Amino acid sequence: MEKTLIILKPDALQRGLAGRIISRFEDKGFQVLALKAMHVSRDLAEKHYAVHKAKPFYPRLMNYITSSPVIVMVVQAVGGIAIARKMMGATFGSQADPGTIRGDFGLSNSFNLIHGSDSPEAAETEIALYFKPDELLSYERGNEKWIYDCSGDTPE
Ligand code: IDP
Ligand code: MG
Repeated sequence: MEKTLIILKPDALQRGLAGRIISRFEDKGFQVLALKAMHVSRDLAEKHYAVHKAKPFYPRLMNYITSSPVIVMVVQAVGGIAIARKMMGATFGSQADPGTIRGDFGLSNSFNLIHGSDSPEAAETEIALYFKPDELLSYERGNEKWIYDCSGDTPE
Protein backbone atom coordinates (compact mmCIF):
# COMPACT_ATOMS: atom_id res chain seq x y z
CA MET A 1 0.00 0.00 0.00
CA GLU A 2 1.25 3.46 -0.91
CA LYS A 3 0.12 6.70 0.69
CA THR A 4 0.14 9.91 -1.33
CA LEU A 5 -0.59 13.55 -0.55
CA ILE A 6 -3.30 15.14 -2.67
CA ILE A 7 -4.09 18.86 -2.53
CA LEU A 8 -7.21 20.31 -4.09
CA LYS A 9 -5.75 23.68 -4.91
CA PRO A 10 -7.51 27.06 -4.43
CA ASP A 11 -9.11 27.02 -7.90
CA ALA A 12 -10.73 23.61 -7.17
CA LEU A 13 -12.55 25.05 -4.13
CA GLN A 14 -13.30 28.43 -5.70
CA ARG A 15 -14.81 26.72 -8.74
CA GLY A 16 -16.83 24.25 -6.69
CA LEU A 17 -15.05 21.19 -8.11
CA ALA A 18 -13.62 19.75 -4.89
CA GLY A 19 -16.39 17.21 -4.30
CA ARG A 20 -16.23 15.89 -7.84
CA ILE A 21 -12.46 15.53 -7.67
CA ILE A 22 -12.60 13.74 -4.31
CA SER A 23 -15.28 11.46 -5.79
CA ARG A 24 -12.87 10.32 -8.49
CA PHE A 25 -10.49 8.99 -5.84
CA GLU A 26 -13.35 7.31 -3.98
CA ASP A 27 -14.74 5.88 -7.21
CA LYS A 28 -11.35 4.44 -8.13
CA GLY A 29 -11.14 2.68 -4.76
CA PHE A 30 -8.55 4.78 -2.93
CA GLN A 31 -8.92 4.75 0.84
CA VAL A 32 -9.04 8.20 2.45
CA LEU A 33 -6.77 8.28 5.53
CA ALA A 34 -6.86 12.02 6.27
CA LEU A 35 -8.64 15.09 4.94
CA LYS A 36 -8.84 18.72 6.02
CA ALA A 37 -9.53 22.18 4.68
CA MET A 38 -6.86 24.75 5.43
CA HIS A 39 -5.14 27.89 4.32
CA VAL A 40 -1.56 27.20 3.16
CA SER A 41 0.81 29.67 4.82
CA ARG A 42 3.66 31.26 2.92
CA ASP A 43 6.10 29.32 5.10
CA LEU A 44 4.45 25.97 4.33
CA ALA A 45 4.22 26.81 0.61
CA GLU A 46 7.95 27.58 0.51
CA LYS A 47 8.74 24.26 2.20
CA HIS A 48 6.43 22.29 -0.09
CA TYR A 49 7.67 23.85 -3.33
CA ALA A 50 11.35 24.28 -2.35
CA VAL A 51 12.45 22.32 -5.44
CA HIS A 52 10.87 24.97 -7.67
CA LYS A 53 12.48 27.99 -5.97
CA ALA A 54 14.63 28.90 -8.98
CA LYS A 55 11.85 28.47 -11.57
CA PRO A 56 10.38 31.52 -13.30
CA PHE A 57 6.86 30.52 -12.25
CA TYR A 58 7.80 30.23 -8.54
CA PRO A 59 6.51 33.66 -7.37
CA ARG A 60 3.16 33.06 -9.06
CA LEU A 61 3.00 29.52 -7.67
CA MET A 62 3.51 30.94 -4.14
CA ASN A 63 0.71 33.48 -4.67
CA TYR A 64 -1.58 30.84 -6.15
CA ILE A 65 -1.28 28.19 -3.47
CA THR A 66 -1.61 30.71 -0.61
CA SER A 67 -4.41 32.75 -2.25
CA SER A 68 -7.45 30.89 -0.90
CA PRO A 69 -8.15 27.71 1.10
CA VAL A 70 -7.28 24.22 -0.09
CA ILE A 71 -8.39 20.72 0.81
CA VAL A 72 -5.52 18.44 1.60
CA MET A 73 -5.84 14.69 1.91
CA VAL A 74 -3.86 11.50 2.27
CA VAL A 75 -5.17 8.64 0.18
CA GLN A 76 -3.89 5.10 -0.12
CA ALA A 77 -3.82 2.33 -2.73
CA VAL A 78 -1.46 -0.31 -4.07
CA GLY A 79 0.78 1.72 -6.41
CA GLY A 80 -1.27 4.75 -5.39
CA ILE A 81 1.33 7.44 -6.19
CA ALA A 82 1.56 6.62 -9.90
CA ILE A 83 -2.16 5.91 -10.21
CA ALA A 84 -3.04 9.30 -8.68
CA ARG A 85 -0.60 11.09 -11.02
CA LYS A 86 -2.23 9.36 -14.00
CA MET A 87 -5.68 10.41 -12.80
CA MET A 88 -4.46 14.02 -12.43
CA GLY A 89 -3.08 14.19 -15.98
CA ALA A 90 -0.28 16.33 -17.40
CA THR A 91 0.76 19.44 -15.45
CA PHE A 92 -0.76 21.90 -17.92
CA GLY A 93 -4.54 21.92 -18.20
CA SER A 94 -4.13 22.89 -21.84
CA GLN A 95 -2.27 19.63 -22.52
CA ALA A 96 -3.81 17.15 -20.09
CA ASP A 97 -5.75 14.33 -21.73
CA PRO A 98 -9.55 14.20 -21.57
CA GLY A 99 -10.55 11.75 -18.86
CA THR A 100 -7.97 13.12 -16.43
CA ILE A 101 -8.83 15.62 -13.70
CA ARG A 102 -6.76 18.43 -15.21
CA GLY A 103 -7.88 17.46 -18.70
CA ASP A 104 -11.57 17.48 -17.85
CA PHE A 105 -11.81 20.47 -15.52
CA GLY A 106 -9.20 23.08 -16.48
CA LEU A 107 -7.53 25.09 -19.20
CA SER A 108 -4.81 26.89 -17.28
CA ASN A 109 -1.14 25.88 -17.14
CA SER A 110 -0.79 27.44 -13.73
CA PHE A 111 -4.16 27.01 -12.01
CA ASN A 112 -4.24 23.25 -12.48
CA LEU A 113 -6.57 22.24 -9.65
CA ILE A 114 -4.64 19.45 -7.96
CA HIS A 115 -1.32 18.44 -6.49
CA GLY A 116 -0.20 14.84 -6.05
CA SER A 117 3.13 13.54 -4.72
CA ASP A 118 5.40 12.31 -7.51
CA SER A 119 7.51 9.70 -5.66
CA PRO A 120 7.51 7.70 -2.41
CA GLU A 121 10.15 10.08 -0.99
CA ALA A 122 8.09 13.15 -1.91
CA ALA A 123 4.94 11.55 -0.47
CA GLU A 124 6.62 10.91 2.88
CA THR A 125 8.02 14.44 3.09
CA GLU A 126 4.81 16.12 1.93
CA ILE A 127 2.51 14.09 4.21
CA ALA A 128 4.71 15.10 7.17
CA LEU A 129 4.49 18.77 6.12
CA TYR A 130 0.69 18.79 6.13
CA PHE A 131 -0.30 16.23 8.77
CA LYS A 132 0.82 15.15 12.23
CA PRO A 133 1.30 11.36 12.46
CA ASP A 134 -1.78 10.98 14.71
CA GLU A 135 -3.99 12.70 12.09
CA LEU A 136 -3.61 9.70 9.75
CA LEU A 137 -6.41 7.20 10.27
CA SER A 138 -5.98 3.48 10.23
CA TYR A 139 -9.24 1.61 9.68
CA GLU A 140 -10.65 -1.41 7.89
CA ARG A 141 -13.04 -0.91 5.02
CA GLY A 142 -15.99 -3.24 4.75
CA ASN A 143 -15.64 -3.45 0.98
CA GLU A 144 -11.86 -3.97 0.88
CA LYS A 145 -12.27 -7.57 -0.24
CA TRP A 146 -14.23 -6.41 -3.29
CA ILE A 147 -11.82 -3.63 -4.21
CA TYR A 148 -8.85 -6.00 -4.17
CA ASP A 149 -8.48 -9.75 -4.54
CA CYS A 150 -7.27 -10.36 -0.98
CA SER A 151 -7.07 -14.15 -1.28
CA GLY A 152 -3.27 -14.19 -1.56
CA ASP A 153 -0.42 -12.75 0.53
CA THR A 154 -0.90 -9.23 -0.81
CA PRO A 155 -3.93 -7.41 -2.23
CA GLU A 156 -4.08 -7.79 -5.99
P1 IDP B 1 3.05 18.89 -11.09
O1 IDP B 1 2.09 19.63 -10.19
O2 IDP B 1 2.36 18.26 -12.25
O3 IDP B 1 3.94 17.92 -10.35
P2 IDP B 1 5.37 20.65 -11.24
O4 IDP B 1 6.28 20.74 -12.40
O5 IDP B 1 5.88 19.97 -10.00
O6 IDP B 1 4.00 20.01 -11.73
O7 IDP B 1 4.96 22.15 -10.86
C1 IDP B 1 4.32 22.45 -9.64
C2 IDP B 1 3.19 23.43 -9.91
O8 IDP B 1 3.71 24.67 -10.39
C3 IDP B 1 2.23 22.99 -11.03
O9 IDP B 1 1.25 22.09 -10.58
C4 IDP B 1 1.64 24.32 -11.47
O10 IDP B 1 0.63 24.78 -10.57
C5 IDP B 1 2.86 25.24 -11.37
N1 IDP B 1 3.59 25.30 -12.65
C6 IDP B 1 4.44 24.39 -13.16
N2 IDP B 1 4.95 24.78 -14.34
C7 IDP B 1 4.41 26.00 -14.59
C8 IDP B 1 4.56 26.94 -15.67
O11 IDP B 1 5.30 26.74 -16.62
N3 IDP B 1 3.81 28.08 -15.56
C9 IDP B 1 2.99 28.33 -14.51
N4 IDP B 1 2.84 27.49 -13.47
C10 IDP B 1 3.54 26.34 -13.50
MG1 MG C 1 5.47 18.22 -8.95
